[in-house]
Amino acid sequence: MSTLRIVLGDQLTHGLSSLRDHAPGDTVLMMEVAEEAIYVRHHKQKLTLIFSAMRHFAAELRAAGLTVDYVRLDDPANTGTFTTEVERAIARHPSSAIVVTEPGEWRVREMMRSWGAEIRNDDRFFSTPAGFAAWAKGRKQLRMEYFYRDMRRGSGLLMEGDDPVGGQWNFDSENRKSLPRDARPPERQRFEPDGLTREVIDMVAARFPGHFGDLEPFGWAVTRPDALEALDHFITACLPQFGDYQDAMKQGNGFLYHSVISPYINIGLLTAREVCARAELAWKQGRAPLNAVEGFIRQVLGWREYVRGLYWLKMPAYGETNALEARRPLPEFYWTGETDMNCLRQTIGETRRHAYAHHIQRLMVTGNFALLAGLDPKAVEEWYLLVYADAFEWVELPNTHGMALFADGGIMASKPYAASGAYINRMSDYCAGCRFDPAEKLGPKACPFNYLYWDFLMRNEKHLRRNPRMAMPYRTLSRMDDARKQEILGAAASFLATLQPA
Ligand code: FAD
Ligand code: DLZ
Ligand code: SF4
Repeated sequence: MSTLRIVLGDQLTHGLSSLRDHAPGDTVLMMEVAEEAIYVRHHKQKLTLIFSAMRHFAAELRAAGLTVDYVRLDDPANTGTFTTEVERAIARHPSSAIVVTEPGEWRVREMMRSWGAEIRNDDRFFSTPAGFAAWAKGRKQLRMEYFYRDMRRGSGLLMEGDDPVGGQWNFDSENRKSLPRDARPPERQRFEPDGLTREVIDMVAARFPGHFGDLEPFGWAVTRPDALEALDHFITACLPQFGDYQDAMKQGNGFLYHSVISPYINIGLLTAREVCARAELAWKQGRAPLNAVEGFIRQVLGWREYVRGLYWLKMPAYGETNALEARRPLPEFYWTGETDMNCLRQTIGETRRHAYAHHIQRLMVTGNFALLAGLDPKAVEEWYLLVYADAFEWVELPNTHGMALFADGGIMASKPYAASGAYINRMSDYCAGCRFDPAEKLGPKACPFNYLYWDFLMRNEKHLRRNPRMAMPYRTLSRMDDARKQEILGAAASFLATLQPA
């Protein structure tokens, strides 16, 4: 009996579990479907990246001698959903068994129930959902740090026997430097679109004109060789400084020393194992310091695996909580970038232009504003899911719902990542170009993050005051006189009333 082997748009890995025992006579099914393209208005570059990478991957499989049944989006017979396309494929390949690798998203996992397929583990991850559930069982708190240590032990990465190399698990305290004025981070690597990508760009321009973001210039890698080149560039040109300036932000350069490889890992052009191995090797060869290499490996082996474990442990209920009862609609400027707050204008502008912003921009600029202003988690989550090239629900949702918005009530983060303008001023040069002043607390020039911060603490006192990690800010708040508190509440209310809903 032959086998129909399904490969989804984020499963573009030659060693994928569903392809592993491929035999002559088998067919690989790949489907471009409208439903996946429009369930949120994905950034145009994200659509181009996925469709072009799918088409290149299919060509590579064919070149390797495999038979690929590839349904294009513009095929007139295309029915537009995974399930109906699988049904049509079964009619074309009637006596085939169906094999698929488990999907990244709960939504797609539910669809798969009706496919009659053998669903295999996605062993591109270091951990499994079952392994994470076993780790989580009986623990009061699911702190990433302890999970990460187990992942280090299990993978052997940066280990010397049972101990972490350098005698320390985590060098985070060395990874918070602000960027020196004369720092010259390398240019972001760009890949010129080939003919196949140009065809996809034209299709996306014609079919999805109302989607978010600039389609061109498009510079993402869409093949494994190019993604490997991007990884090489990161390891040689950026990794040595990655640790020191991981949290820094700079106007006009959103990439700094970041790897910009998350879309490639998430769609399968690179594997988490190889990127960690390459970083570890750079340290062993003396080409990058330990604080940088540990910092990078912690993101991939720690955070990335942790959020996936948490997602599968808690879904489908995870996204339904709203622990801080936040209900404000998303402001229009999240789509346009048109706001006087320079940090937000820069971050959203870069997001529109590149389908990318680095972690601290996502967490401490757009995320921090959403948290302090009490924006509706569902609206914010939809925004994050569609604006970034690397966004898939399994990784986007815990980062947004849990880490940025504290909407899970503290499952993921031990306290909200709430900060005033002083933090953004310390970590960036945005404030110099802003009409607001981070040193002003009240008045027309006051940075809105300043009064929104205290407004947030007052508004959420019943949820947060008993959190031991919030003791310090609440102590400061209790020393504030009532008149001052009223002024802050008034300033925040006036500011929030000016936000135009999208
Ligand atoms: P680097 O800074 O170079 O980090 C290296 C790698 O570590 C990344 O490529 C990524 O694979 C991994 N990584 C780092 N931080 C995280 C994290 N918190 N969770 C998971 N993996 C991590 N990441 C996504 O891949 N998709 C998302 O949809 C996504 N949404 C986010 C939403 C919010 C609100 C926040 C705060 C973070 C989100 N992240 C998401 C995590 C992180 O911001 C991105 O992985 C990172 O910015 C990607 O850029 P990079 O490749 O240059 O990463
Ligand atoms: C995000 C996306 C898009 C836009 N289009 C497709 C597609 O046409 N075909 C496909 O196989 N996958 C696509 N994807 C990825 C899926 O929506 C989904 O996020 C992953 O398969 C994770 O379950
Ligand atoms: Fe952002 Fe406030 Fe700085 Fe302006 S002053 S850039 S709003 S932190």
